Parts: sequence; structure tokens; C-alpha cells
Amino acid sequence: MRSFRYSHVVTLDETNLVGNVYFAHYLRWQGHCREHFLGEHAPGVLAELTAGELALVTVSCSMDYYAEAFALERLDVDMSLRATARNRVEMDFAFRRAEDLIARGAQVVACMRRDGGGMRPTPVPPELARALREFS
Ligand code: SSV
Repeated sequence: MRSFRYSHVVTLDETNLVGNVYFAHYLRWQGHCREHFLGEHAPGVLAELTAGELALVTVSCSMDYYAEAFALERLDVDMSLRATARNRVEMDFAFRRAEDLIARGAQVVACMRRDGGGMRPTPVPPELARALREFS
């Protein structure tokens, strides 16, 4: 299965007192990775998100950590498609430093449309669905 790679060089402000990466940043990088995916493979969806009528709601997210990472190391974030059904997209993330697996993560995103005060489920936008097929 093809995965989408986003690479990040760890900055000093992402590390804690002991010098390793603060756990929460891995979730931020999940977010950066998916944003870059949209920018490269579904730019129209990104435009719809900023316009406000479409919402990609993060329903759940998780991380498992296996090894420490440190400032100035390059981490490759490999995002792959676990599943897509109805209005949901599930992604897996592998965080690697060269060949070493540092952490794994996952998240579920729900496609919603804002109407009036609330939100209702909406199918995965066609442009995104088409992009996802290339990664399934
Ligand atoms: C700001 C905001 O709401 C952004 C949400 C972005 C969601 C992006 C979802 C992309 C899914 C891509 C899956 C690709 C698997 C290879």
C-alpha cells in the first residue's frame, strides 16, 4: 500500500527538559501531515475547509511510542489509509528516523457540513475520495 510521507526536522522548542520530544508534538505532526496531503492531493478540499462550510472533524486520535527522538533529527511521518466508509476516513501513521520505528499513531476523521447552528454528516468529498483511491 502506498503511503504519503511528510518529513520534519525536530526543533529545540519541541523537546522537553530531558531533551527528548514532548509526546503531544507527535499529534501536531499527524495534523501537519494530513494538511500537506490535502494541499498536494486535494487542494479544493482545503479551500472548502477554510471557506467554512465543510468540516473534517477529528473523531479520535492516538499514539504509541517506542523510542525517543531528539532535536535536529529528521523524522519521516508515513501516513497510510486504514479504511474509509460512509463519511469517515481512518489513517495510520508511522514515525521513522531512518530505518528506526519511533512511534505509531492513528486517527479517524468525519466529514461534516455546517448547516445553521449544527453539523450533519456528508460523504467524503469526491476530490478527496479520488485522492484516497490512489493510496488504497
Ligand atoms: C483543519 C482540518 O480540519 C484539517 C483536516 C484534515 C484532514 C485530512 C484528511 C486527510 C486524509 C488523508 C488520508 C491519506 C492516506 C494516505
